[in-house]
Amino acid sequence: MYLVVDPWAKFSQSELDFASADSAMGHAADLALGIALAQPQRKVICLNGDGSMLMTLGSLVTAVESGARNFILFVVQNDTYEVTGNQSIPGAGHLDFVAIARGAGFKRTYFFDDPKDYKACLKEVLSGQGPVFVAARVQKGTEGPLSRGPKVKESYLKPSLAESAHKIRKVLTEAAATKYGANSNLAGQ
Ligand SMILES: Cc1ncc(C[n+]2csc(CCOP(=O)(O)OP(=O)(O)O)c2C)c(N)n1
Ligand SMILES: [Mg+2]
Repeated sequence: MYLVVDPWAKFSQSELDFASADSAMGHAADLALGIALAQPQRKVICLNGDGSMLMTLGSLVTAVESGARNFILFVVQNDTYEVTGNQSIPGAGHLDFVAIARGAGFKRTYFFDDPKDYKACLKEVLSGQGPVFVAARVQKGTEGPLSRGPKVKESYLKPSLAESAHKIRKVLTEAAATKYGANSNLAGQ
């Protein structure tokens, strides 16, 4: 989900961050869940778009059913497909992602529409046992398509998506082999 990937790129120093935001849409949550299940020693944080989350709602049920205790899923709710021109998503204005997540079986869910509450609660959200579902309501913005390539300032957006995918796979595989256990954060669509 684009509106988070660009700001995240400015902060990221980690090879374990992965931006899947410039190809087929809708699979960030599935990918993150797969990594969480494959690497239970690692906490996996997925930042998903609301339009993208709607494409794979079944993943919510799978996340609970699979018992992924190390999985934290954020959905950033701007009510639009921002990157393609802010077209309204289905259910814009009344869609209740937390109700959907609870219906899927998530026991730990959070909803934020005030940055102060978000800041105060973030430590709690990120600690303890998952799976955790977070819906964060934000204002509409005007993020354009994601830029990648050697000229981009942010280090984790310099590689192509294919190179990034190979890189994170390698890091995760090596990490699993050595039991090296930093967190993995995924921002995507
Ligand atoms: C299968 C597929 N359908 C459509 C697109 C075009 N597309 C890319 S991003 C996007 C909207 C993403 O919306 P959302 O997840 O809400 O993220 P936001 O841009 O609002 O941050 C669309 C329609 C695509 N890349 N792949
Ligand atoms: Mg959106």
